[in-house]
Order: sequence, then C-alpha cells, then structure tokens
Amino acid sequence: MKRVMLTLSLTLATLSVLGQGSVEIRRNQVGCYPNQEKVIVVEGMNPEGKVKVTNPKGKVLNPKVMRQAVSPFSGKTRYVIDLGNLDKVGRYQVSVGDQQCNLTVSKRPYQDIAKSSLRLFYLIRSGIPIEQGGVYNRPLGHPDTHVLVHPSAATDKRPAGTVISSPYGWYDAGDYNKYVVNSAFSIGLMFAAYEQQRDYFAQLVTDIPESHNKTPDFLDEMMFNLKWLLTMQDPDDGGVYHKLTTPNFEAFILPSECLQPRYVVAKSVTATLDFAAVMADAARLFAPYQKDYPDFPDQAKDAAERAYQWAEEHPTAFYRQEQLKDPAVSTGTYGDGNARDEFFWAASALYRLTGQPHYLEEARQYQPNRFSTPSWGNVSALGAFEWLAMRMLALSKTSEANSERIEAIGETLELEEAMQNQLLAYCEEAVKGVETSSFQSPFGNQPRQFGWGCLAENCCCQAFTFLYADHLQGTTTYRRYALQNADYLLGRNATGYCYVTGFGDHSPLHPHHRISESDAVEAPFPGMLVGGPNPGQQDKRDLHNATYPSNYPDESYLDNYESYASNEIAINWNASLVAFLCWLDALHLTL
Ligand code: 9MR
Repeated sequence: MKRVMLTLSLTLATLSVLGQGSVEIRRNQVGCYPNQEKVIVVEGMNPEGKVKVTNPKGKVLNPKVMRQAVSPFSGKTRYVIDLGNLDKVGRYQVSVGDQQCNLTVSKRPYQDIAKSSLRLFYLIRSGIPIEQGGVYNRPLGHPDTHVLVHPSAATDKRPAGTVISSPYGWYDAGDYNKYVVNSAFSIGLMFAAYEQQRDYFAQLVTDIPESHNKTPDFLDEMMFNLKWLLTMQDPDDGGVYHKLTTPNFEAFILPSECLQPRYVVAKSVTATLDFAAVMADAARLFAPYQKDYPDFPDQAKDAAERAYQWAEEHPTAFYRQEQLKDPAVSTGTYGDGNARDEFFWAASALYRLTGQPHYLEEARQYQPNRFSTPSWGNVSALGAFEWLAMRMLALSKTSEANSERIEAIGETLELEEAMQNQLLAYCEEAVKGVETSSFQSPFGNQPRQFGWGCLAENCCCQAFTFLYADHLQGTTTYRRYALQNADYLLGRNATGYCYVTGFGDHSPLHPHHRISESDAVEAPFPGMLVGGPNPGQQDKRDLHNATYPSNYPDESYLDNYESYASNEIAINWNASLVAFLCWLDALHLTL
C-alpha cells in the first residue's frame, strides 16, 4: 500500500515539474477595500490572454499579466496579475482558463475577521464555563484553585507543595498551560494597537460576559488574563513564576476532563520583566475605568515596581527547564537567555507610568540598536512603541508646549528619535523586493521568514509595524505593503490556504488545538491564526497519520492536528492578528 502511494505521489510530482500540474489561482479569500490593490497569482499555466474579470454589474474586463516570478524556494514559475481598478463594492468573478474564483470588494472587508480574532480570546478562557460561545459552549475546566508550588519555586514562606490559587487567564495555545512570558507579551502587543486606535476599540463589541459594563470589551478581555497574571507574583518577594503547568502536556481531551496536578514553577527574570511591563501599561490604560475595576491601577503599578526590583536583583535568573525535578516538567519553555530586551520594555513602560529618572536611565542602558518586529523572545519593539507613543502624544500637543518639553526632557527625545529612526530603517529595508516577489508582498520571500509561528511573528507583526510607521509619520506609504501581507495571509500564497480558521474558502480544519479537536463540533473555533509554513518540521517524528506535503519553506505546512510545529494556534499569534486586523479594520474610518 505504501509503495503504491509513493509511486503515485512521484508521478504527480513529475507531472507538475513538467508544467502539467493543476492550475491554481491564489488570491485574498476574505476581501479587499475598494481602493486596495487587487492582485492575483496564477500557477500551473501561462494565463496571458486568458484572464477575465466580471464586475458586479456584469461588465467583462481583460486584465493583463503583470509579470512572471520564479519562486526562490521551489523554482516554480508564477504569474502575477493586477486586476486593475476594481473600486465598486461587490463580488467580482475571476476566471483564468477554466478555473474560477471570486473576489469581494467591500467597505469593511476586515470587520468580521478582526472581531473574530479578538473574540477567540473569550473562547479560550480557562477557569470559567463558556456560556456565550454558542455551539462552542463548554463546562468549567482547570479551576486552578489548587495549584502546587513546585520545588523549583519554593521559598521559606511558600515551601514546595504549598497550595495557591491561580485561576483564570487564557490557555496558551493548543495546550492547556499558562505561561507568563507569552501572556504578558500578548497583552502588551494588543495594548500597543489599542493605544493608537482607541476609538475603534471602544466600539468593538465581542459579546462577552462583561459586555454590559462601562469598559470596552477589549480591555475586559485583557483583564481576564491580567487577573490571572497578578496571581503569578510571589507576594513575598515580587518575583514572578515562569508558568503554571502540568508536568506533561495533556492528551487531546476537554478541559473538564483534565486531572493532572498543576504547578507554578521557578521564577524567571524574563517572566518577571514582561509582567512588570504589562502591569505598568495596564495601570495606565485602566485608569479611566475604575468604576468597573476599582483599585486595579494602584495594584498593577505596585506589582510592576516590585517585579522590576526583583529582576534587578536577579538579572541572570533565566528559566532552565532541564533543572526541574520532583516532578520533571516537559511542557513549553519560552526559554530565553537574554533579558536586555525585557529590561528595555519594562523600564520604558515604568518610566512612562511613573516618570522616575531611574527607569529612564535603565531604558537608555538597554535600548536596542536596531528594530526587530515584536515576538515573545524579543520584546524590544514593545519598548520602542512606548517611546513612539509618547512622541506621538507630545507632537499632537501645541508647538509651544512642545518647545517647553524639549527643554524639560531632552534625554527622552533622544531615545524617541532613535526608536523612530530604527523603525523607519526597518520598514525601508523590509519592502525591498516586493515588485519581483512571487506573491507581491514583503513577507514570504526569504527562507528565514518561515518557521514556527512565522505567520504571526513575521507576517502580521511586520504588517502591524508598517501601519505603526505610517501612523507615526502621518503618511500612507506603508499601508499598501501591510495590505499585501493581509493578501498573503488570507490566501495569496504558496499553499492557497487562508490561514485563519473559519474564514475564506480554504482554511485550516484541523489545527493543533485540544479543545477544537476534542469537542463535538466539527469546525474548529473561528478566528484562529495557525503558526504556518515551517521548514524546521520539529514535529516530524510525532506525526502518525500524515506527512508534510513539501519541504519548501513556504509550502511546509500541514493541516493536521498532530502538526504542532506548523498548525498550532497560540495567544501571541492571535494577539498579532488582533493588532494587525483590528488596525486594518480601523482604517475604514479614514479611507
Ligand atoms: O511559539 C513558540 C516558538 O517560538 C518556539 O519555537 C516553540 C518551541 O519552543 O514553542 C512555541 O511555543 C509553544 C509553547 O512552548 C507551548 N505552547 C504552545 C506554543 C506554540 O507552539
């Protein structure tokens, strides 16, 4: 049986090498703004003279092939076609030879998907029954009111085996553990978007238990995870546990069926600093909402300052999972041996909150020398966004106020300018090569852009950075490139997947997500971004019922629940989706 399959796949491979493989049209399957560039990519045939577009009124157009592009990975020849100025709202029919598809042009093309990307966080809440999830309702799981202090986290006051309560928060990903580094990063990234688009987020209603209160649903959702984060700080010394976890990953069972004991493990400098940063941000952003969350800003500020102090006293307390025993722990590590970027983000956020010169000094000391898109392992961009947000706020004030400010805080201006220059240098470099790329997008052209979680870290976060840069400068230069990454993410790519569940006509059906895989509903939760093509294939040995269809970096993706390295979901990845898509949707206010 195996041999027959092998021969068949070789034959198919040979046929496609000879150019007789199937003809594919790759396009954004979700929708475009009227004035957004409309590009499709065809592979498997030369479509010259064979492209037809029928507009919503039945008028037929014949766009020309713009250019050929050869994949730097597979050598495949593709044809990039600009469909022209399709600025009427409606559904366009596109045909290439005997292949057909449609393209939707709308005034709010990203409205539903943006909202769904945020609502996902409600569906993955832990420690409460889900009762507003429609078909996805489920009973309570992981109350986390009986969590054990692991020996690696033991102190005199909290010896190993002490029981603490650490409820709520979002499940991290396909697994059921809760990790401070990733949780704090996810909120921090979404806060960076929220701050720049407050009006947009204020009107976003996601139908959650808190929807009736006076706080925007977005902030209520963040609070659900912040409440949990607060419990991860040791009240005695201010240090923060790295994670709350079972010793080993659970099986593919529902939360309510999980019985393994849960532990808080070693405190780490990276978790503690990420915690400090996000608490400082939260203290600031929740200040206007004390009717619903009385005392929270003070509590968060205090928690942030104590955490920072602990980190200063333990600058090399890195998380070392291999040293954990009784029991040993094998779940996710979020390991990181460099805390400079975490110091930078935390010091920047704390300076912004308190104005204390000490934090400014620290931020100067730890500032990066180049911009890197935000990721859980390198949070320096979140620090940069703190300075850029302060800059935007100051520049929006009168020039008189501004000149006073120059005298008052020349040192912060220096940092703000450095961060701005780094951000703009990054953007300038990142868009080079789009005009010859296979999919007419900045993302997806270099091998290093693909890997575990690349669609979030490299595609969405890059696009978010472009939108941020435009906002900062009051330009629209980079919007086009951000939209190109949206096109890539939503279908104009080498696999033809729209990588967000529940959207487009070809999206992942079997993400590595325990709840989606073990509940009674066939469709996975909607609005989840999968990790995406990952030539590292670190899960290869654990795949029992499927194999990767390809080793090419941009095609190394497998829609199978076992593929945790290409098809998992995670809060940091959905956070990047929220940051990007909500901002894209917010653009309708200005377009
Ligand atoms: O997102 C993480 C990725 O950058 C790492 O390469 C990978 C392996 O260490 O781990 C990813 O994070 C996983 C975490 O450790 C546990 N929960 C699932 C996360 C997504 O795969």
